[in-house]
Amino acid sequence: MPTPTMEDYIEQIYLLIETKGYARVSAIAEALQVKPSSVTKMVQKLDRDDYLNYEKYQGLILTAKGKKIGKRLVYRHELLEQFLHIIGVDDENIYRDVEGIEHHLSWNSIDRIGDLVQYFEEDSDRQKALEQTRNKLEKS
Ligand SMILES: [Mn+2]
Repeated sequence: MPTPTMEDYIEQIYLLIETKGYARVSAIAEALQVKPSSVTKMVQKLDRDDYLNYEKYQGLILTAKGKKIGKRLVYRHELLEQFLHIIGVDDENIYRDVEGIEHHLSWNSIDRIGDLVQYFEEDSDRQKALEQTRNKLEKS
């Protein structure tokens, strides 16, 4: 099982490869707001644990195991953003809040939150009803 820090790295590497086609140490460092030397160290650890293959000066590629986990981590992040948005959390809080909670929920909870998001997406009246409850509570 990857630690929360390892999860952040795998998630960002997966995202970078998905959007740019590659993931450089400098880009990972920028995305995670850490020093390039920390990235190099972590990337070497992820290589040892078989999440990716890293060749200095040649870049890195995710292994099948790294890709599978990366995909789930990106899905989890996006799902939690959707969830917070649906329940009415202000946009400016969403990213930071997701970063704070994403590593601390079981996949069981993630899947059930997935059901709830689905429930609200299926019928926009459900979102409106929730909004009405929120407005009522805010006024009282
Ligand atoms: Mn994240």
